[in-house]
Amino acid sequence: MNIGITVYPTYGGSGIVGSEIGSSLAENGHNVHFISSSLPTRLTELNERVQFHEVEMMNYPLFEHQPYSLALATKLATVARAENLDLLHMHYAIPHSISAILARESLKSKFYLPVITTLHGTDITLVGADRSYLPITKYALQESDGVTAVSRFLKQATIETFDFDEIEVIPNFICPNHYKRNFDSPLREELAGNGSKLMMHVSNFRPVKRPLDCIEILAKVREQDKNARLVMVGDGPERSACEYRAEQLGVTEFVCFPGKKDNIADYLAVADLFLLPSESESFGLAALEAQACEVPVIASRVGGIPEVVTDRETGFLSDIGDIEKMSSDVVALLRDEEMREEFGRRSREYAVERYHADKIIPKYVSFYEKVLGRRSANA
Ligand code: GMT
Repeated sequence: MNIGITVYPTYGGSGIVGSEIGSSLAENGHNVHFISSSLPTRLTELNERVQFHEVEMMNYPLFEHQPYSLALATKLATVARAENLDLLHMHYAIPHSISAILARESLKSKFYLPVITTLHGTDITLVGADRSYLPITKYALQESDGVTAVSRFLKQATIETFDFDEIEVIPNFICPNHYKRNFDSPLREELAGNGSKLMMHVSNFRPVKRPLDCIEILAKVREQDKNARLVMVGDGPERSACEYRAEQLGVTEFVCFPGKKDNIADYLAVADLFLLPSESESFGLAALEAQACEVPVIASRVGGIPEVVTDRETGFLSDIGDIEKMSSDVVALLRDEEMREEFGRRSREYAVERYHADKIIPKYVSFYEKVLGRRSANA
């Protein structure tokens, strides 16, 4: 198949998932064309089966904001014709799916270009649910030729907010070879020298991730365990607030902020625990990646997280903002090496058993075939 994929190229779960789907499809003999504003972060290798097409935008003094959605629609249609695309797969409904539907309409006198939308989270729960975008998001869902969601939770949220239920749940995935514990790595020594215990957080530091809770947890945990340290990988709006709070709580020297990293797996490989105290999370890809590295997860019981983290088996879940409980769960796990090992072993076992890329990518291929089959039956 010739497949067009659009993702947000910046640091974010939907971009990672879309890029990895494309790379895996190419490894399985499909031709993949990424169409976005810049090269997606995790798309490290371009070759004859994986190509990148940049969306170019003309600027004009009259525009207060550049109309990216229109430039994307134009580029999608151009690439679709030039590369004989069989379908477009859009990650994150806003505005990608709308641009794809526009591209499909602009081409319909020549050929029909099916549009598949994968919902990732805030496109439904936050941004899409806002009244400024709700009607157009609902239109995107209804007009897409196929819709998938990354968790059962997200499907249910879409039904409730948009009264739309023709959704196939295809969960996120990991490649087990890329995610492995590696305590012999020099990075472990660098971050946790002198026998420290490492808690880790990886995110885009948006308020929805509640990164400040990680700092609060570090301070509470250190009251009982002087070996605890925290590494907060990534960058975003809440980072300086985190640095400031760490200073206020007197824990600055025990937290490190390495910034955005391409090699997230290397960081997860050296962690003892992963913290994900989010306010909303449709899936929690970072938690799955941590578990694949045998790292137990302390997280909020919210959204799709309970589908990924099994409470008391691969980590501990708490109510949003329950710093007390999260901290005592961390202390319990840090103190009890046997429990940590057992949780870690089970974390990897479940991650590989349920979310192996080899199991999930074929679900996308079958979904594409189903959509294309339905289309040719109706033509
Ligand atoms: O974080 C977001 O707001 C958007 C989105 C993204 O593009 O990073 O994240 C969502 O998609 C990820 C991949 O499917 C999920 O693992 C995240 O849980 C989800 N984020 C939220 O629901 C907040």
